[in-house]
Amino acid sequence: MAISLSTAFTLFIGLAALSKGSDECVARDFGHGSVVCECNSTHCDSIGSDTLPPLGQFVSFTSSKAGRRLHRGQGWVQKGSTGLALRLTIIPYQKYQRIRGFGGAMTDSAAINILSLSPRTQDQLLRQYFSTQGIGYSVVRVPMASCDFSTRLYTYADSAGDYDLGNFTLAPEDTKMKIPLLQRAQALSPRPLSLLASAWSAPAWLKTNDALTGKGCLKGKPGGKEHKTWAKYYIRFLEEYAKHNLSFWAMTTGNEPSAGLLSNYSFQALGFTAEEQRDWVGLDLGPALHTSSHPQTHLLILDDNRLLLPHWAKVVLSDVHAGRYVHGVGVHWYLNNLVPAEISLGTTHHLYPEYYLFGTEACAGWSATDRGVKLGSWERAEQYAHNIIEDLNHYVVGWTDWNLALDQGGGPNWVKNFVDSTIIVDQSRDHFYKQPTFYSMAHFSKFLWEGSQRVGVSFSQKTKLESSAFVRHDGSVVLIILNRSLSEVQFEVWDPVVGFISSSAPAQSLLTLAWNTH
Ligand SMILES: *[C@@H]1O[C@H](CO)[C@@H](O)[C@H](O)[C@H]1NC(C)=O
Ligand SMILES: *[C@@H]1O[C@H](CO)[C@@H](O)[C@H](O)[C@H]1NC(C)=O
Ligand SMILES: *[C@@H]1O[C@H](CO)[C@@H](O)[C@H](O)[C@H]1NC(C)=O
Ligand SMILES: *[C@@H]1O[C@H](CO)[C@@H](O)[C@H](O)[C@H]1NC(C)=O
Ligand SMILES: CC(=O)N[C@H]1CO[C@H](CO)[C@@H](O)[C@@H]1O
Repeated sequence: MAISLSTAFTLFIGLAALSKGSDECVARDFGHGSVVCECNSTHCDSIGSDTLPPLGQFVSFTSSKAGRRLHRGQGWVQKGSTGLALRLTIIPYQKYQRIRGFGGAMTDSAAINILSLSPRTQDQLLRQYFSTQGIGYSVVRVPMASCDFSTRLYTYADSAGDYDLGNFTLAPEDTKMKIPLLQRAQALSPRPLSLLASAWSAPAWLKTNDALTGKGCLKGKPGGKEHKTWAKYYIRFLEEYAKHNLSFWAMTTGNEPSAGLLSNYSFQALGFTAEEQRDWVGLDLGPALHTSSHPQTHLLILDDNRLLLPHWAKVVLSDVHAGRYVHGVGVHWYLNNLVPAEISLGTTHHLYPEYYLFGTEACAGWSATDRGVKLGSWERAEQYAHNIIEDLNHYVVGWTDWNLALDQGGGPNWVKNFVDSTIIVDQSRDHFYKQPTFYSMAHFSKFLWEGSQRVGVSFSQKTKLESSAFVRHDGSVVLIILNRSLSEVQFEVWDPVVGFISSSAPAQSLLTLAWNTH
């Protein structure tokens, strides 16, 4: 009997899924180094139980270039050292920052892509991020009006001269797409989602360049009517979303203020210098938020690349008028190579420890030399894990990925700024792919519950392993280890409270170890 290649392929995938159990990854290799896991309306791999075994045992979850995806292992904690030369020692009395959460962004494009699937596949996708079987996302960044990941340019107040915002209206993108999806995500989530709002551009009529794109700032001066209207716009946004039972944990002072200072910037931006942001927060936005019906909403400054730190923080946070309205500093990961984490994040934390640092945007496939979607790229999973570990080890309390879902072309994006995403949808086949970066996020987001506190880790010898350790509120310990090298590494972990754990990090792998301490 002759069967076609594609039938044989389908049979093979079906058998592989069957033999590995109903919650296993249906792996597909697109030739970019590793595999993606394919999900549809009836099947998607899941991590299974993340309940820890009793005291005296540990669990491990491994993902690797070779194809493991949150592969579960379990073992015994030993009383004596295993004698391995490389030892990672947990230092529970060295306490650092507490975790706020992890997540991604509900852009117009993410919403369009999710809603392009059948309702059951949409649910499947939302469950992957937000349900108790998912990877524990608790943060969702919501663009205020359009950004590059939109199919048209708009704000909520495009009628010129509307200084009182009497005509402020949410867009169909909000009411028909993002809000219903956020409500569904909230319904699936075991805890209240922490929504984070960022605006890209003010209405054109409030701006020096009379356009949403390009180089332009607010007209006038902080304290003036344009700056007051722009502050009021933020409050109106919070009020409109509250009517849909969606309240915001935080808002930023605006996405990438440095972009709007660049000539001919190609998509929506609003330029602010640090000094103008300081005065706008102190004179307009801070007081408006404080006297609004949402005074508990946190305010994060910067929302731009870390290379602007510590300068930006020094200008805004040293000012008593602005500083008292601010809770934290949002950072993006682009151009990270230009400034070491210690100089940017570390210095900012040491100067202003009362303000937290929060990762507000990151994505793979954004640079000219490595552009767009690469299905199955392990290198990009390593980029995520490397940056998250580096951020966590420099006082960052949470990390937000960019678009929750994109199409196979990395869009839609009206200015063709196509990038990669943790979930790529294929509308024509009503399924989606979970990229290696999805699992990279999971190694952190699933295990580092809100309130987990980072603790010290020391190494017995020089190693290229990257790691970060946490104690959760129930006393359990979570240790995350990234090995970007090409060979397996044997090591032991010593937690003085419980004993020794013998482990190994396979070549090019990410490992989460967890154990109870009482
Ligand atoms: C979904 O995928 C699973 C595993 O590949 C397969 O057995 C099932 O038939 C698929 N369901 C649909 C509706 O395509
Ligand atoms: C508000 O919109 C209405 C209808 O489009 C228009 O007539 C009115 O002038 C607008 N008001 C302002 C202040 O722009
Ligand atoms: C509003 O959302 C909260 C969770 O954030 C939920 O407990 C409550 O039932 C919701 N209320 C309505 C009317 O949907
Ligand atoms: C910006 O755009 C204008 C008009 O299209 C053009 O004349 C100018 O050269 C551009 N400037 C830069 C720096 O690209
Ligand atoms: C980053 C890195 O390469 N870490 C380790 C991974 O495992 C190999 C083999 O054991 C080690 O040599 C590396 O140092």
